[in-house]
Amino acid sequence: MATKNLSEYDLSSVPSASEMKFGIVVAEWNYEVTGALAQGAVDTLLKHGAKEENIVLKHVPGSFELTLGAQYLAEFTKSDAIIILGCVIQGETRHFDFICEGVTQGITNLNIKYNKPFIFGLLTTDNQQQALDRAGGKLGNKGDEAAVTAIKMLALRDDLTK
Ligand code: RBF
Repeated sequence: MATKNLSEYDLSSVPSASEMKFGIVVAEWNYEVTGALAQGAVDTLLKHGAKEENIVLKHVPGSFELTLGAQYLAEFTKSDAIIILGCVIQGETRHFDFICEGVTQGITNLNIKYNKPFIFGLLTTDNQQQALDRAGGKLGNKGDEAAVTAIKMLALRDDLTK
């Protein structure tokens, strides 16, 4: 089965982000990849009307720190949604499994604890090429997809609370 291009979506299905506030937390490990994810996320938010002053972007050292970084953004900024971006590449040790499990469970818990969207923008790949393919390469950009997901989740909240 062909893998989906992460940057292809129905533009008309994305509501305006002009009144929404976003936090973005980015892991510095594999920065060639995560920097591109962050650029994609910011560009996509702006494309859909988000204001530059309503986007707070912060870095953490590695993906394991993403959960707490995201919690800091939820606690200490006015972000309506937090986009979490990292890249974990399979190595020789079991670090990959521990980091992926920790971040996945951490993000799940944050969604429930804060009742706001924390978007899973973590690439978990076998090698660097697979990651580059999904960070602005031939399979699009996971950062774009994460940004669209954040906007859609906030629109869902607005729809149910209006
Ligand atoms: N952080 C990532 O974001 N992606 C990785 O692929 C990654 N691989 C790691 C592999 C090893 C062996 C170690 C020790 C750390 C790795 N980290 C990675 C960093 C991790 O998320 C965290 O920042 C550090 O473990 C904190 O000391």
